Amino acid sequence: MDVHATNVGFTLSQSSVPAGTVTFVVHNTGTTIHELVVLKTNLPEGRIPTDPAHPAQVLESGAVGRVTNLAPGASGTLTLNLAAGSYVLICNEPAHYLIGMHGAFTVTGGVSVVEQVAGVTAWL
Ligand SMILES: [Cu+2]
Repeated sequence: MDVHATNVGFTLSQSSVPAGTVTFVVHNTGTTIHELVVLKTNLPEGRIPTDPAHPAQVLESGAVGRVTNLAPGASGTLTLNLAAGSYVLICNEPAHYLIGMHGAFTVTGGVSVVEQVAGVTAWL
């Protein structure tokens, strides 16, 4: 998945990916330092709660990976093993989330443990 970080948001090459290994290639096409934090959350991308201790930032509950300190023009990669569900991408440099540096994607498919157990039971 290619992610372009501009000064005002993220552009994602895909809105959904299959469960399993996902590699993010993050390009900072903005003019200041940006980062990418991947959150597994059911919250809408615009509703991530503000961090009471740091009002210019949001809480990173559900964080599963990050690429930090990307200089302007720099790229970084992040490889994660993602389960099915809803995910939000944020930049949590101060005020960047508030400006609109967030995005969302879905991880589809994958077989849950419950389904695997049910399948084995049915097969027996
Ligand atoms: Cu940023």
